[in-house]
Amino acid sequence: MGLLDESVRMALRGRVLAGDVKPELDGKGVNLFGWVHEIRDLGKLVFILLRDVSGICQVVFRMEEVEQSVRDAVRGLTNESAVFVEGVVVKQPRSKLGVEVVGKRLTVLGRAVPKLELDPTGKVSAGLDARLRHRILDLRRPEVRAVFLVGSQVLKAMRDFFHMKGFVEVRTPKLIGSATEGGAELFEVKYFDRVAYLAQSPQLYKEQLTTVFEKVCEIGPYFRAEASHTGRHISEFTSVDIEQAFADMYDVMDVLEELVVHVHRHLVENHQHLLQMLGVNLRVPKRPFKRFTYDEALEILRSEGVELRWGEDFGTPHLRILGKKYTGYYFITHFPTESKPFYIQETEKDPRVSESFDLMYQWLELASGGTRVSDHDVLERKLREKGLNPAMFEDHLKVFRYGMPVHAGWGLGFERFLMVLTRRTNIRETVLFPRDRFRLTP
Ligand code: AMO
Repeated sequence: MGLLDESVRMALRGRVLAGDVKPELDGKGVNLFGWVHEIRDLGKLVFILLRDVSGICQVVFRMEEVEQSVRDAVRGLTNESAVFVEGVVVKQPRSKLGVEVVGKRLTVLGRAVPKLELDPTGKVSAGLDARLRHRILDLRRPEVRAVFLVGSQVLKAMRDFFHMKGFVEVRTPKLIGSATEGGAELFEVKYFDRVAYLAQSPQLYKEQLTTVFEKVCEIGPYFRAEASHTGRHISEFTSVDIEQAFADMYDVMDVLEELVVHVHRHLVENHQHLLQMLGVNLRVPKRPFKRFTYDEALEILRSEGVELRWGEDFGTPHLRILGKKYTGYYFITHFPTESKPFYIQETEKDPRVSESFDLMYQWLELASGGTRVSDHDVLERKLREKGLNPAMFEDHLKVFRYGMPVHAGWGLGFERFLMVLTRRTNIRETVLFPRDRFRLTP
């Protein structure tokens, strides 16, 4: 019998979720649909943990009290099979949840093979590599799934926040004609009889769109041919971007801080159960976040014995030192101009210093942004200085002749933010099907 069977369809209409099986339902008949999480066969009693989208409940089959056909179905059951259970709720003070369902009938709707490549209960531990190879089974583990339930809530909270603040959500092209963030990390694709590239960020489009909507945001996939194989780089990631007209770096740093606080508050106030599943004790961070300049960070590093020339980018070992000193969220501002992309504005006082910032969590860079160049000729000069050909940016440059306001923005790595919120140590754990230098399947 399958789901297409009329009686099963009828039963589905009266479905009760595992998470809603409570002692108050004592004596009620219920129809449960879900997956076999675990089977414990004690001979006369067979216990099944049934898992569905809402959680897990215990079903017990008293084998002497059910029909032969049900006994056969129970005995032939395999872990992870999709099933339909008809039963009666009974209060059960001895069980963990104080309630269980006495199974009367069992219908296997989708049988799972007896030997699975991965144990979704997590009792048999598996390394990250094996977990990602058999990702769909891994994702069925309640703790792993919780990462993505949190992720879904983070997306909702961010969208709510952006709308509240008057940002217009836009969708920019992911197939583009020229690089935005630098050549080396660009993926080339065949585009009819030409070459196109996968977008590395929405940078140029979001800047242009400030002349239409003033405040824009986008949450979308971007692509970087990252040669570095680390726990925080993937080749397809999600960037949360904003760009705002008539604003500078300080304005958009405030927006970023507020967003981070808003997301924390949403999770802490509404989704404690998910955080508990992840073993995360989340606190709402206090504003303003600490802010210090590149020069100040350099001083700190030098006082720790690190020899770094002014202008050099901080590497992971340097960030680890800073992260030990600064727990939680903090900003590093005013990076050397040479270390930043062409679209970042130089400070008025010293052109070697830029109006830029990174949002950090301990040693992890979460976001970067800044005040943008809004003058056509300056942008053209800066493109040249970076060894880029202004002719390749003609469509972008001309917008700077159509009344470009002073503007600023940032890009936040969604998966990195989710790593922090769910306390995962490898970015791959925050992506359903991660893509990296060596992984293109599943
Ligand atoms: P940037 O290149 O710093 O800035 O990227 C912004 C943020 O995106 C995340 N990120 C990544 N996450 C995972 N894997 C990757 N390969 C990866 N690359 C980047 C990081 C990073 O802080 N256009 C600018 C932003 C702006 O100025 O508005 C930009 O793309 O968390």
